[in-house]
Amino acid sequence: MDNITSWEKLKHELKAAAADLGIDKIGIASAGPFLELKQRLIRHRELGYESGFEEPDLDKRTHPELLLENPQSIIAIAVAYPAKLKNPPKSEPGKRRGIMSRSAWGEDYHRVLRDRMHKLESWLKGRVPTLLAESMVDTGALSDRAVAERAGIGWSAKNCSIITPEWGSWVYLGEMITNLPLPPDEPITESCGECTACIDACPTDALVAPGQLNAQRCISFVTQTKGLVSDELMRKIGNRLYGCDTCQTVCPKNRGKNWTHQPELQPDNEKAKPLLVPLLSMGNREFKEAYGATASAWRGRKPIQRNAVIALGNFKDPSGVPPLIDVLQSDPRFELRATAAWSLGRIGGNAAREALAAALEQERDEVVLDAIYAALDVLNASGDPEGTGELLEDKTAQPHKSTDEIVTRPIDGL
Ligand code: B12
Ligand code: SF4
Ligand code: SF4
Repeated sequence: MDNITSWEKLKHELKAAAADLGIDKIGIASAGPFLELKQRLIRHRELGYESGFEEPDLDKRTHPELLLENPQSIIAIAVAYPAKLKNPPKSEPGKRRGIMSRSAWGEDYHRVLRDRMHKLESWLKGRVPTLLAESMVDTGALSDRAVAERAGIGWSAKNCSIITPEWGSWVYLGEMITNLPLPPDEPITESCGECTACIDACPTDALVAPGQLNAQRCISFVTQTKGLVSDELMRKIGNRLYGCDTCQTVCPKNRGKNWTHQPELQPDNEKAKPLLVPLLSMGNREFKEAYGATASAWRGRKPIQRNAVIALGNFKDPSGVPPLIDVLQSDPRFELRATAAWSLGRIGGNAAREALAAALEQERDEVVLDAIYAALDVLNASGDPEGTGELLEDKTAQPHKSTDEIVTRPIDGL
């Protein structure tokens, strides 16, 4: 293949083959360096807005030629995923449930997109045996969103997502750097316009400006941390166990969009919206069996169990007290015991108060002791000094974003 028309023809054939390869959209980007992005990433780091999950080497992030010698194009792919549960189980008093973000439904998207990349590579190799390719999904050095934007997959939206005109933002992204001079596509001209629904709905004001995220305040990030969480953020986590979809569920560009054609990505209701109490006592093996094949498992069971403890506190359901007391008394992880103290303080009542007081005698860890004192202080200051469980109204939370509102109403459309 040596002239422009034959590369153009290959590109058309490739796009026509996308559906057979299990890919919902393909776009081609030039392989030149991402110089504007680099400035953006430097500023992002200076502001302390990184999550720490990004590739730290900003040269690798922005220079495809450091990842494949003499690259000629980048093939960007998008695979669409579901946004709705069929007959979602109800979260009820005594049977409270948490929610996993859609990005953790079904089989781990990293595996699914890698499978699609292998298929794509074989397809190309069958036509161009001299193909050289370097593929990545999420964990690679490049910014998947910046590549997708350049390749015309979608536009870079105010909630930071790449929104495709066809599939909304419910798409996973991946890319393949190649030595094939495929002609690049044009970026998309559609945009968010005057809308600011995502910025207004973000529970923690993590979207500090259109398209700019302070990841340290983003609930999606916080749910993936393993340590202690601040009181403010614990309240705002609501009953999210992993990830956050709020800035996408409120997006008008996603209205009515729900993709059920990728079999591996379809949810299991009991895993997408699991009962909270059984999660607390799950051992490592049990956790791996239940969640090991999903995208939520990469940080292990600790963040999810901690978030389940937080969710029980946020529900303020007295049925959560006995399992939380078990965690406070016997979980070997100090982060879990300290968080259980916080949740017991939030629910209140005699049993919670007595357990907190008793734990003061047993507990040796300073951090947990501090959390127990803080929980008892909350009970004393809240108008529940006798432990009746009737807490006064939470005056600190903003009315339209309060956790009470979040947990008692369906969160993220679930
Ligand atoms: C680190 C990371 C996170 C962090 C930080 C997210 C963030 N917004 O930076 C945390 C843990 C919070 C996170 C959360 C989520 N993530 Co994430 N994450 C990543 C990761 C690994 C790197 C992102 C990154 O480098 N961000 C730094 C910012 C500065 O750069 P960027 O977003 O890559 O690039 C854009 C900006 O630089 C912007 N930009 C450049 N110049 C300028 C100039 C101006 C003026 C402006 C306004 C913008 C701008 O344009 C670029 C293209 O859009 C990517 C995978 C990858 N390798 O790229 C997945 C990825 C972005 N995540 C993804 C997903 C699905 C999510 C969640 C929806 C998961 C969930 N349900 O909880 C949330 C969404 C949160 C949000 N609103 O962004 C998808 C996004 C798919 C899509 N359609 O956009 C990706 C691409 C993974 C994948 N391969 O599918 N994530
Ligand atoms: S994922 Fe949640 S916390 Fe993060 S920016 Fe979107 S709405 Fe805000
Ligand atoms: S909610 Fe509005 S502003 Fe936010 S991403 Fe969607 S269209 Fe853009």
